[in-house]
Amino acid sequence: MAKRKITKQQRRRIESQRQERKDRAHDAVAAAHSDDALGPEQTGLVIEHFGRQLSVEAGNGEIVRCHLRANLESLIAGDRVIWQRSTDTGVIVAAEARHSVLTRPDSNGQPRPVAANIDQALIVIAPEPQAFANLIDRYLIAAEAHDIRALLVHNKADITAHPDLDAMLARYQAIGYPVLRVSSKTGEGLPELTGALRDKISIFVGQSGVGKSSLVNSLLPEANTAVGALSEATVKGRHTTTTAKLYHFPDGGDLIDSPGIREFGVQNLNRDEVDRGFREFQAYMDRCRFRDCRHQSEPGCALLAALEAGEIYPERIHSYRQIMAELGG
Ligand SMILES: Nc1nc2c(ncn2[C@@H]2O[C@H](COP(=O)(O)OP(=O)(O)OP(=O)(O)O)[C@@H](O)[C@H]2O)c(=O)[nH]1
Ligand SMILES: [Mg+2]
Ligand SMILES: [Zn+2]
Repeated sequence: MAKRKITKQQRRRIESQRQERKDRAHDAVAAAHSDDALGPEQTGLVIEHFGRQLSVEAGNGEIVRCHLRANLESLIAGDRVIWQRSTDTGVIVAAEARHSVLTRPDSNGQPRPVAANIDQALIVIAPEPQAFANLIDRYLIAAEAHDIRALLVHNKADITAHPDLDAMLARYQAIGYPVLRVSSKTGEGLPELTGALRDKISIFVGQSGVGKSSLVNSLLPEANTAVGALSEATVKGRHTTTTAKLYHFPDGGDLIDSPGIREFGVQNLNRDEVDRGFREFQAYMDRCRFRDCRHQSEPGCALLAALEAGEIYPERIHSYRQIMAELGG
C-alpha cells in the first residue's frame, strides 16, 4: 500500500483524541487517589521509572510504587519528589528542580533524560565490546554541557587489551580525565573505584556489554542486578539493563546503573556545546583570527597551529570534525 501523508486536520484530530484519552486516564488516577484518601505530603527519591509509574524511596527507606500526576513531566532516577500515599501505592504531586541532568538522544535524536542530580558520570569501556573514541567524546560533550564531572573506567582489565585501547586511554588521561583500571571479575581496582564513588551521586554509562551492571554487583553484592553475556557472533552486548536504577552505598553516595547504548547521535546538540565538550581546545579556540573560525583550514586558526605543534591530539580533532559534520558543516 502506498504511504499516505496525514493532513494537518487529521493530525489535529489525532492529537485531540490523544489528549482526551490522557484526560480520561488522569481522571481514573485522580479517582483512585481522591485527595481525602491520600496521606500527608512527604519527600521521596526516584529510584527507577517504568513509563508513568515509578519506584520512590520514602524517607524511612521504604520503596513505594507511585503514579505520576498528569500535569508532571516524566521523572527519572535521582529526581527528588513530593508524594502522597494512597491505599497500596502512592501518587507523586510535585518534583523538585534538578541541579543536573544527563541526557541521551532517543531513536529520533531528541534528548531524553536518563538520570537527575548526578555529580559525576563514569564512562565504562572494555576490551570487548570494542571501544570507540568517538562515542566516548559524545559522552564527554553531554557531561561537560551539564557540568557533570567525567571519569573513564577501563573494565575487564583481566582481558588483554589491544595496545590501541591503552593509547586511547592515555590520551584521555593526558587531557585531564581520570582513568581507573578495574575488573569486576578479579576485583582489581575496585577499592580505588569505591573511593571515587564515595559520597557522590554517580552514574555508569557506556556501551551495552562493557560490564556496568557487573561492576554494580561487585561493588554492592546485594544489588543483584541482571548481567548478560555478549553475543558470540557480534561480540556486542544484548541490552540487558533496560532502565536506569539508583543504588545506595552503605557508607554514603549513590550509584545509578543505566542501559547501554550502541549509537549516540548528536543532532540535538548545538555547536557551542560541541566546542565546550572538547575541553583541551578551549584555550586555543579563543585565539583564532576569525571569531567564527570553524577550524578546518582558515588562516590564523590557533587550533590548527596547536595541532601542527603537536599540542592537541589528531584523534580528537578528527572526532570533533566528524561530530560537526553530522551537525551539518
Ligand atoms: N572477563 C570479564 N568479563 C566481564 C567483566 N565484567 C563484566 N564481564 C562480562 O561482560 C558481560 C556483560 O556484562 P553486563 O554487566 O551485563 O554489561 P552491561 O554494561 O551492564 O550491559 P547492558 O546492561 O546491556 O548495558 C557479561 O558476560 C559479564 O560477565 C570483567 O571484569 N571481566
Ligand atoms: Mg547492565
Ligand atoms: Zn580555528
